[in-house]
Amino acid sequence: MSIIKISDEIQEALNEKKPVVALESTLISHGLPSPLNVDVALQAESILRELKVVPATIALFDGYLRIGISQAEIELLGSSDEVTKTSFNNLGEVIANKSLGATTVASTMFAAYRSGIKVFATGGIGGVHRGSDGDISADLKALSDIPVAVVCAGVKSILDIPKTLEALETLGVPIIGYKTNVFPEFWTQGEDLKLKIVASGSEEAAHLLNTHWEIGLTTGQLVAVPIPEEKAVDQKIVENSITESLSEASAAGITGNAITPFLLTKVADASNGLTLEANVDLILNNVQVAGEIAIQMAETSSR
Ligand code: PSU
Ligand code: MN
Repeated sequence: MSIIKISDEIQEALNEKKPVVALESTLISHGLPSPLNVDVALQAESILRELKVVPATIALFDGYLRIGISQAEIELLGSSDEVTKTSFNNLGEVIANKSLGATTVASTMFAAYRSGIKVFATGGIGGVHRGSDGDISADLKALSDIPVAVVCAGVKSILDIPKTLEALETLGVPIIGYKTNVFPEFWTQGEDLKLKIVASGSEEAAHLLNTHWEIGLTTGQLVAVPIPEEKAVDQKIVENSITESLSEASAAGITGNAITPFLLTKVADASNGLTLEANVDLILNNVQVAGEIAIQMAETSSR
């Protein structure tokens, strides 16, 4: 039984080794407010189409992992409050119960890999949360196990970034700084955490990604793209908004997979919407970079 349904357009592109970029759906259902969420999802697709890259937005409908969905389906994910945020721990359940589900980084990587898509663009990955409650995103397990390149703006500073980087190193996941030697911190370009691998552009990034897999390594890889400088949020505003939001989260007793969406909303409120605007900018920037990398990778594989 195949639980994966790939759209005809995407299947054709994959057969012809044309570039395809995967896009997740949790940022539509749980990451951004409506109606901005739908707008961003559609803009992401059109950025890729401009580049002649086929977009593959991934979500769960009627018991299937769908690779490539319609505008109406994107609108449903963006407006319904019955969408289940789906990671590894509940992917089977959402399929079994034929629920409406949005894929996180972890489950999108799984779906992309199973369909033959190597490049995936998102905002940021999950990681090790701050504090000692032991909340660690399954995105790290996915990066350890699944050979897909995740193009992102690093991790949100609502997480414990140094611990997240340590975990990625332990798991053997390369972090390729895209035109930077500093790990980006989502709403800001980052400053403290140095990276050892740097790609000067899409061609070098594709070469680094391909080499890791060609030598037989099988982990995922991160391409860390800083938010464009003019769009970055002031570091102090980010820190203050996070401190405020974290204490609200603990006061409200928010736990588990509800924490990330809760904090994103609170941080956006606390920063008067500045982080939200930056979130959109960085997602679209990552999509553009992922498209360019996918083009380079498709060229090497057809040579
Ligand atoms: N980054 C964002 N918005 C999001 C997410 C990340 O800017 O909505 C989502 C991604 O889908 C990521 C998930 O995989 O949050 C991580 O959730 P958790 O920490 O519960 O594993
Ligand atoms: Mn978690």
